Amino acid sequence: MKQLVVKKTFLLAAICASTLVLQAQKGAQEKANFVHIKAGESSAEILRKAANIVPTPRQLRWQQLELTAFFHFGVNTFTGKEWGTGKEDPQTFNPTALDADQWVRVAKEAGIRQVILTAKHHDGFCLWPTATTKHSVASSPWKEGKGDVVKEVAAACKKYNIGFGIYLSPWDMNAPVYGTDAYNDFFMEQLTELLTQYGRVDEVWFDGANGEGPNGKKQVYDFGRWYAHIRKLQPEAVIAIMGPDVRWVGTETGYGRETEWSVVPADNLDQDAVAASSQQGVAFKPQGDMRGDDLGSRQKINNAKGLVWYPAETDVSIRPGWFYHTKEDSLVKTPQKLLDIYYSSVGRNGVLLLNIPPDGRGLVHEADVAAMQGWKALRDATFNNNLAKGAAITSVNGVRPAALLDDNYATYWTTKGSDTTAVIELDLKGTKTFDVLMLQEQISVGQRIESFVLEYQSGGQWMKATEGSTVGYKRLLRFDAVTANKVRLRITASRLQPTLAAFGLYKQAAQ
Ligand code: FUL
Repeated sequence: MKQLVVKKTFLLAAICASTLVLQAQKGAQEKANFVHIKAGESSAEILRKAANIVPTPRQLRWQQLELTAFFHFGVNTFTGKEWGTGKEDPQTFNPTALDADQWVRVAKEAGIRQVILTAKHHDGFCLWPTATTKHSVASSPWKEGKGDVVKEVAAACKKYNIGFGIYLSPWDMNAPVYGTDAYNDFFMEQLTELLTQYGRVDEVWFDGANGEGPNGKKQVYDFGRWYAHIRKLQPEAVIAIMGPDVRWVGTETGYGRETEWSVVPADNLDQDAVAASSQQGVAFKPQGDMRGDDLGSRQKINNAKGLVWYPAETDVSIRPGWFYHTKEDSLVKTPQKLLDIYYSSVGRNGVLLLNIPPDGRGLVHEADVAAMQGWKALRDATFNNNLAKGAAITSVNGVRPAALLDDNYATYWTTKGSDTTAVIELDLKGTKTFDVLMLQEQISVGQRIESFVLEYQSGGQWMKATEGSTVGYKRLLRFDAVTANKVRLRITASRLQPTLAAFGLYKQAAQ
C-alpha cells in the first residue's frame, strides 16, 4: 500500500513535471520572433500566432532607442561626391580638426541614443587602419597615418554612454578581389577587425548596393556566413537592413507608414531556414514584400508561409545628401521639419536613423548643430508635460490602469479575460487643452491593436479627437486642439487582448 502511494505520488509528480515542460516549451515557442504557418491553418489560428510573435531581446533594446544617428564620413566628404569611384587617392582624406567627441556630444544632446559610422562606404576607403587593404586612413595625411576614426567614435560613444554601430558597405569599388569568392573572406576579415578591436558593437548596417568587380562580375555576397560571424562576435548587435533583425522602412524621406506592423509575412520561412535559426530568432533576412503600403494586415498574414518580427528603421539625412557638401549648408532641415519627421518615424512605430554628416574639418557643422538643438527644444517643449498625468482612470474591462501613467514601460494595462475591445476613460481633473496623443503597446507581449479612437467630452457628448490603426512600440497622432476635462480611448479592434504601457496627451509648443 505504501509502495502504491509512493508510486502514485511519483507518477503525479512526473505528470506535473512533464506538463510544466510542455507548457514551458509552448511558452518558449510563443515567445519566438517567428512562426511557421502550415497549409490549411485557419485565419483565427494565424491571427493568434501573429499576435504572439515578439521581438528578440536585441530587437527590443533597439526599438526602445527611438532615436539613432548616422555619421556618413569618408573620402566623399573631401571630393564633394555622394558615391566615390574607389580610385580616390587616400591623400584626399585630410580632416583638419576631427573631433569625434563633438559628433557624439551633438547627437547625445539632441536625444540620440545610438550612432552608426560609415567605417567603409561603397568607395572602399576604410576609416580604420585595417590590415586588409592599404586603402585606408593609414595611407592618409590625417594624423600622419596614425589615426583611427572608428576608434575615436567608439571611445566617444563609451564616454557619453550611447550605442555604437558600424556601416560596412558590401559593395567595394576598390578591392581587387571584389567580384570573386575571395571577397567574401576579405569581408569576413574586415568584420573581424571591426567586431573585435573596438569593444561592444550594437548595430551592423549592410546596404544592398551591389556593383560589378574588375572582372565584370557582380559579387555574390555570402550574407549567411557574415550574419553567423556577427552573432558569434557581437551577439547583442542588431543586423540592419540587409539583415535578419531590422527592416528598411522603404523610403529615405523620414516618413514611415501610418499603419506599421512589426509582424510581417516572410516567404522564406521554410523548415530548413528555421532549423538554422535559434529558438527565439531568425538568422536570415526575411524575404517578401517589405516595400508596399500594406505589409501586415489580416489579409496579408492570411496568405503567408511564415510570420516574423521585422521592425522598421526610418533613415533620412539632415541634408539633401548623405555626405557633407558645403553647398548644402543652407539646405539643412529646419527644427520644424525634423519634428515632423519625428512624428512620422518614431510616432509611427519606427526607429529614426537621422544622418548628421561631419564636414571637411571633421566637425558637425554649426548649421546642423543649431538644427539639432532646435529640434530637441521643440520636442521637450511638447513632451515634457503629459497632461494626462494625475487623471483618474476607469477601465471597466481592463486591469492595471495605473500602468498607463507610471512612466514605466515594463508595466502595462490589458483587458480582462479575452476581450479584444476596450474603453479607457480618463477624468483629467480639470480642463486641459491638448493636440497630441501618445500610445505605447507592450511589444514584448506582441503587437496587437488594429484600430482605436480618442474621444473627448464636450457638452455631455462624446466627440472624436482623432483615430488610428496600429500602435506598436509608439504611436503619436496630432489633431486640432481640443479643450476638455474628460477623454476616452476606445480600442475598437485588436488581434488578441490589447496592451498599453503608456498613454499621453500633450499640447504642441508654438513653433
Ligand atoms: C544607400 C547608399 O547608397 C547611400 O550612399 C547611403 O549610404 C544610404 C544610407 O544607403 O543605399
